[in-house]
Amino acid sequence: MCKGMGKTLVMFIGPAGSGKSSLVHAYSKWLEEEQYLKVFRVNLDPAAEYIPYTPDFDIRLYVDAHRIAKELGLGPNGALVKSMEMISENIGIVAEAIDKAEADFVLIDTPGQMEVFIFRDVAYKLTEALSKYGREFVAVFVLDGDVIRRYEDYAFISIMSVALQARLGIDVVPVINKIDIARDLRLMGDVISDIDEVVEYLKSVGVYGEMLAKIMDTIWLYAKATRVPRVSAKTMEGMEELHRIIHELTCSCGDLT
Ligand SMILES: Nc1nc2c(ncn2[C@@H]2O[C@H](COP(=O)(O)OP(=O)(O)OP(=O)(O)O)[C@@H](O)[C@H]2O)c(=O)[nH]1
Ligand SMILES: [Mg+2]
Repeated sequence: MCKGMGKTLVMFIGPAGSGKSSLVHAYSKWLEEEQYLKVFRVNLDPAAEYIPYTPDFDIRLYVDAHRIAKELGLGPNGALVKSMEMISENIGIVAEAIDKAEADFVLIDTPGQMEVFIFRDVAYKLTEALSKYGREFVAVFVLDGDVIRRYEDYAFISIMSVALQARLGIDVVPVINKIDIARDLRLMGDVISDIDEVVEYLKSVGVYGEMLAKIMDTIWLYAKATRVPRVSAKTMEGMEELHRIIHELTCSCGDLT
């Protein structure tokens, strides 16, 4: 860890079932066992039924989507939207718990339904509240290997990451998870070091591709994280690479020890 640095906050966001909770579990284990760091785990999913780690802060103690559904006679989506409103109104409680956590890393697991978290105000209210404490804060955008098979898909996740960055106000690192079962796929992680290849291909697929190529050129001009780590929450593959990128974004001293 960077000497003199406060704790680092890492928020895991991503589509349903992409492996956010599993990665919080895997990365926290890796940080504790391999790096001897202290980790504080936050569950912000009010509808979670099973969590593979033991949360140090669990939003379900305050807001439980299943109870809300029963009490207010709502369906799963309605209950989730209501839960998000309640969390949003009480964001200070979450921010304070995270700020007070005695740890080197705080890993924040977010709801499976990414849209209720991102498209409502909870996510940016949280990043805004925590930024006030001057914490190093980064989001990991967890994607299933299936999402990224073509150059166009690579453009898609890059644009999504930039959009999330605009929405949340913090750096966003896309990560491809479940590499253990996606080994046979031609994952873009392999060619990401060669952005020219991506751009050249996109230019060759018509006006729409040309537009994507221009957007990609611009994104790469400003991109801070230049690699997309490929990881497995199951086999722990890629944890070091993920850590290195988080470190590069949150620590300017360049000391990885
Ligand atoms: N093979 C494999 N399976 C994984 C990996 N990561 C997660 N899974 C599986 O994918 C499923 C979803 O994982 P979760 O960690 O619950 O994903 P999530 O994004 O938290 O899911 P929601 O919160 O419900 O959206 C589970 O069955 C996991 O066991 C991985 O790296 N490899
Ligand atoms: Mg989850």
